[in-house]
Amino acid sequence: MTIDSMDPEEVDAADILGSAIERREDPALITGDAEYTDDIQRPGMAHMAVARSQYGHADLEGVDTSAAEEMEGVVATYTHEDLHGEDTPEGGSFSLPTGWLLDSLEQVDHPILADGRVRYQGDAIAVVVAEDRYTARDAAEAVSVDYGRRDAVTDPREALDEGAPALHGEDNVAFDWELGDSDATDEAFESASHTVSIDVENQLLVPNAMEPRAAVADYSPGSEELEVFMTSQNPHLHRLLMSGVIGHPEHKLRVKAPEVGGGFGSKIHHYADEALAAWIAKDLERPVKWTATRTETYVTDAQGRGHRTEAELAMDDDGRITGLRVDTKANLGAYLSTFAPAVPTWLYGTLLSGQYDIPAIHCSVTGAFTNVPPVDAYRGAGRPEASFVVERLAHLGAREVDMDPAEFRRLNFVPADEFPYETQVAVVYDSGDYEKPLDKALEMVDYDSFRERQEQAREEGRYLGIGFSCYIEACGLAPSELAGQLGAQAGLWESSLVRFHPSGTVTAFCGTSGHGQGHATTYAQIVANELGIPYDDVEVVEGDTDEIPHGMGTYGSRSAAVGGSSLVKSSEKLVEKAKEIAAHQLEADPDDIEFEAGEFRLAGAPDRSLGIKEVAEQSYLAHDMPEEMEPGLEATSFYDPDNFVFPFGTHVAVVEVDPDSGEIEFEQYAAVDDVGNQINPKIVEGQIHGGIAQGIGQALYEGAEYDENAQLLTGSMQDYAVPKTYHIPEMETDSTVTESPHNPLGVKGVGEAGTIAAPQAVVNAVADALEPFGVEGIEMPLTAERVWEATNGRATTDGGSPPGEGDDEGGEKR
Ligand code: MCN
Repeated sequence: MTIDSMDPEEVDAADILGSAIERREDPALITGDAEYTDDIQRPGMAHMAVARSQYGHADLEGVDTSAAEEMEGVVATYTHEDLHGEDTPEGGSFSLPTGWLLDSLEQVDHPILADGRVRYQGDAIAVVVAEDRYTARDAAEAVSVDYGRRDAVTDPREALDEGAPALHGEDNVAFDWELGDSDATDEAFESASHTVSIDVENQLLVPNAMEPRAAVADYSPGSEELEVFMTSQNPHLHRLLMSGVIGHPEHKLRVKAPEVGGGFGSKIHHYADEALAAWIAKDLERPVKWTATRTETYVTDAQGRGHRTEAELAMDDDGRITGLRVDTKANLGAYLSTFAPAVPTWLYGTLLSGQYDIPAIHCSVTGAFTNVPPVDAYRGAGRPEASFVVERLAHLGAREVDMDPAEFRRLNFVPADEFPYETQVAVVYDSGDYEKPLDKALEMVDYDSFRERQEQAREEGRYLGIGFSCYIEACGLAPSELAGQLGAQAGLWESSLVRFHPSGTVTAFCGTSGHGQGHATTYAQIVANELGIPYDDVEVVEGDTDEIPHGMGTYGSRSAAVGGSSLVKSSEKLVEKAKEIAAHQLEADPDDIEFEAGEFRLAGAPDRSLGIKEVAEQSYLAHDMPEEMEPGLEATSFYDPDNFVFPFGTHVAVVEVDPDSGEIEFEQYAAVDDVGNQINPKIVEGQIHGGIAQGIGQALYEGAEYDENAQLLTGSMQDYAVPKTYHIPEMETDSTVTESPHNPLGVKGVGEAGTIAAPQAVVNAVADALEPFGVEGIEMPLTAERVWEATNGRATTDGGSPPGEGDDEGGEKR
């Protein structure tokens, strides 16, 4: 089903919420009118470039910036000593903090310029500032560094082995964390009739936002105001963190996110470069610009995933799941990035029950330091890893008990009448009806006839496969009290301000910070609906710490559920005040006033009414206000939800695999997602499409590969296979709607769902296709070479049949 977008003028005001109206942000983006950080110019602006480590792990035996300083056009150079010398103003830590703590966490220093040792290729060593960006880059190349090479390690399992090169202390253990009941899980395995296991990698990924990270900093010595434009998903959080890192007071620091060209999580975190640009602008009293090259984004942006996991599933005779045991070694990279400790723990372990009623679960995770860039949230952040483990095991479990994979899942689903459902891994699912998306998806792929087609194809030497992914995920991490108990060093509420102008138009300010998700459209839909005014009369503002009351930003698919709900709350407060003004002017009791479709009416006397726009005008004229009421019409809220929301769905991939060449072709990709009520079905569809493309990218193409010296081998778009449009199949999407009871809109998040759902649908489909070869699974990315190797090159072009079961031990083959 493809949704057509609608012109907002053709939509009835009463239907504005829930309509697929076209994205209002697109004309500026498409015509090049949008302003990104790198477009910003300031008179007298200097340019910054960073001299970075060539090696994955080394001591700095000498850093010499003299050749750079002598180059014409170079303004200044900085090394670690310049930030910590006698002349450096006090107050800044010049180290990057971690925003999520765990009991066993080993906190390590993360200096913004390396202090005698570099721990990943790309670690910042020195900074050069010059009159233009080309001179700055040339001068950064001219910084001479003597390295004392050290052994490096990039794999989390190897990093935890005894004798592995240690990055910080004696070993590389960043934390040990567990969740669930190990005794109950042991018992489940002891009494199990069947078990299956996997030993899988969830590979490291490079986020690859279209716009590289960038910052422009401008300092006014007179007012001591420091203004920083940056590619940020969360300007208020960046302001807070940066304030501590560079020692500039929060109230004199303004962080603005202009148009941001995607982030996928990578622009949540606080990095060295933006802090350096800000501090240097202040130090030099000159505007400073820094824009990463694509190569820099490959070696410095926080990467995602990086798990090595052993997991087992226990089942009884009937195919019911009785236990799940998971042990994961998680790659954290060289330093702890802003939210790194949360991703492989609370955002992972808590999702391991999937859509299933599993009576005993135990999960242990060890976080490991390695010589790769810091690893943190990347689209999905923990939930794709969990969903992958659960759905790969479901695929193998069904095979083990000789059940149809769809029916195996159905048998084990949490029944629709059991919500709210408390899992064995510390969360309560808000609402769900898991059979509905499964049934729709089965219909979309005509599952009834598939097995017959598959059989026939096999007889012709063609290998079709179908793969299921019945995923669940969690968005809108909340409430703040709970987040605090789990280790968050921030609240996870959202703030907004809705302001009527005297002429009757409205500006809605929200502390989320969209960077491609269409908030300007969907937030305007929410506010127009709440206030009963035309959609075009609402303007949305995000991404500026001076304009917006406060904010926690956009990540974790939280904006609709938490930011959108905050806008509802602000609108409700505003309507309350407007109602009192209307009652006063209508000479009635506020309790007798009804509000509907932008009109305040006296109950029982429909001719006595006032439009909300007239009330707004009256509130600013303030000639006739209720006693002691302040003039003006605006309201602010800080909304802290009761709980997470849990979107879910079923994705099904149908593929044909050529065992001779290892090529995989999609025959069909069907996705049925339930994200609660949809504010804008077109935007929801777009988010699902983008998410699936990224999930397919992980399944088939992408992977950050390092050599034994921790050099990134896939350090450019030539080598790192971001999928092209022709790699992505036609996606058939549909949805079911199960409202969340945890927010006033009844919405769940959608921004990451596709990425969380897709990888295991594809891997399961390929495994299904290659079942005659005894293949149980193949490590991602499923390159042609790996697929070919998994079938051991035992091709069937000679007309022979594939080897029978038992010739091959299966397992995840690399
Ligand atoms: N929406 C809706 N109905 C719902 C849920 C959401 O209409 N039931 C709309 C929202 O109003 C919003 C969009 O869908 O316009 C996404 O909403 P939501 O799921 O709340 O996600 P966020 O806005 O918080 O976006 C974050 C999410 C994440 S975590 C990543 S990563 C991601 C993603 O969004 N990165 C993206 N989508 C991206 N899209 C683009 N273009 N670029 C990125 O970097």
